[in-house]
Amino acid sequence: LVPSTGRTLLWTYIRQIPRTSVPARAGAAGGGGSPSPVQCGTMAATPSRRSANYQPSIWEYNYIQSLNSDYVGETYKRQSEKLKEQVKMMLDKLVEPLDQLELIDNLQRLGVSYHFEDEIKKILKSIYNNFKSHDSWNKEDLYATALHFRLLRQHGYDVSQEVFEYFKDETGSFKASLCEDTKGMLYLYEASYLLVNGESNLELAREFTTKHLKENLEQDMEHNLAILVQHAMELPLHWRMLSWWKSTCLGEKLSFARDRLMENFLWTVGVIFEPQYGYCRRMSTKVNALITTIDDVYDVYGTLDELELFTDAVERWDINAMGQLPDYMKICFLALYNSINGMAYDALKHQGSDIISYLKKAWTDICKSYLREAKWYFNGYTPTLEEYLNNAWISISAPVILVHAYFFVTNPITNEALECLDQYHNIIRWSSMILRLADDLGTSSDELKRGDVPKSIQCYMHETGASEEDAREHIRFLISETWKKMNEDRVAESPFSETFIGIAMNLARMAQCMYQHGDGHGIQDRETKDRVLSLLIEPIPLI
Ligand code: LA6
Ligand code: MN
Ligand code: MN
Ligand code: MN
Ligand code: MN
Repeated sequence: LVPSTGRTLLWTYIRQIPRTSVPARAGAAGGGGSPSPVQCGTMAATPSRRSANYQPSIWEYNYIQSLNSDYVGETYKRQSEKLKEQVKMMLDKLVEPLDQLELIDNLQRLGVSYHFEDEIKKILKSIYNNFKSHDSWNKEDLYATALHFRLLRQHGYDVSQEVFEYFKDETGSFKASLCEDTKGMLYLYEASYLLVNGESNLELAREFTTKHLKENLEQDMEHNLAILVQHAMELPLHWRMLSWWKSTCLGEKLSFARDRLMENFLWTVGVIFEPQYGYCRRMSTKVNALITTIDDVYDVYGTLDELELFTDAVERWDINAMGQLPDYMKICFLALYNSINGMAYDALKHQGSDIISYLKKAWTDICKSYLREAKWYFNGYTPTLEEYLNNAWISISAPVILVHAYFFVTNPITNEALECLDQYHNIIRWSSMILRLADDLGTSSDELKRGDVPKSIQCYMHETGASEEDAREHIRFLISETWKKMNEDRVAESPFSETFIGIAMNLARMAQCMYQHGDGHGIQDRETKDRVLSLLIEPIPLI
């Protein structure tokens, strides 16, 4: 289904956003949707406005405030320290590499491996060194080889795809006998997602295992293994989030916009869950709430004239620019201005850096990209996929999220990293692209119905005449291609910390989680609700 010409396109999709602005043409307002009452505007003639009919938040403010954890206080602290010591002893006692790897895999899947970072690093280093010098790995065990390969790559080691050579026959295909080894195939499938560009063995491994795992599912399979395989077929491990945390909150509210505090917080938990990054999560939740609100101003409620004014006010970053805005935008602008300046103030206090110009630039870039989409919408224009994506990787908000997140987790801030942030380093671009494509898969059907700019799927259909299903397949293909680049650039030299790189990768994973079953961010009462409940409200008991 995937046209081969698509393979080379990704690079061209991602370029610096053009600094020249699209010539302004006041388009006729409206399009989809019925006009909704002006909430707090003071416009002379009532413009026709769209409505997204977003439902009010299902998470009551007082309820969120009332949440607390049973697991506080000395007793639980002691208990958790005791458990940690026990696990450290387990890690220390194991001598067989396979036992060690299995325990590490389990700790990672449970989201508790961050307690044992040093121990895990030490073990993986020794496994890597032994493997390199003695070639002593058990070649015949597909499960063990695949687990070994995946964990070492996950931790940044350069393991060759050649470790799977043994499992291929003379013709270069994977051996037919492997089909009976469901567990081995499952682990090979998970390992294949750590590929970088040009690793055709791993591409082949993914195709082979996907096909045969699906076939095996239809036959008799042990129940627990079948659940694991089904889970893996939905989304591979490398693309998933893992983690838990308890909640904290803040609210922004305009009646036409999405009030999604819990969901905004859930994103941040997926992006960085370790306890010591609470500040990053709290601030990122604010950033997400601002993005979600302002996105709706541009996509749903604002007229083109108003949007030009708002974009201008953000670019000037000037409190005096507020006077020209309608009331509902004043609230929005001041919330943005105060919150972001507050974050910059924190950085000045604690990191000694003046970061305001970086934050301001990120917001200017996103507002300009929103405005471009609004112009396309009001002019009834359908861009090519390339033209769309050149803008849309910014308008999805990942660059804003990541630029802010960098400052929330970095001390001291370095000039070299600032330069990379300013240019939107590749790792930021790939993460943004995956977020955009996943969002379009999950949200574009509803967006088009309510009146919005054509998204990647529709641009591709318009450009190539493809069916919607083929277009969706192409978008899924682009996501896979982008993951290869991410895997590659994640290990390349950069002035960013592992923590920041982790944030960028997790944002992409979180997108695939949020949009796995449709619009998990805007429409709340389905999977996202269960996820909020099980992660934040009723977490796994400690004892
Ligand atoms: C998705 O909305 C949305 F709100 C986002 C900004 C995605 C990520 C959000 C975080 C992390 P929509 P659009 C807060 O699908 O208009 O409306 O760009 O985004 O397609
Ligand atoms: Mn939107
Ligand atoms: Mn938008
Ligand atoms: Mn939109
Ligand atoms: Mn969308």
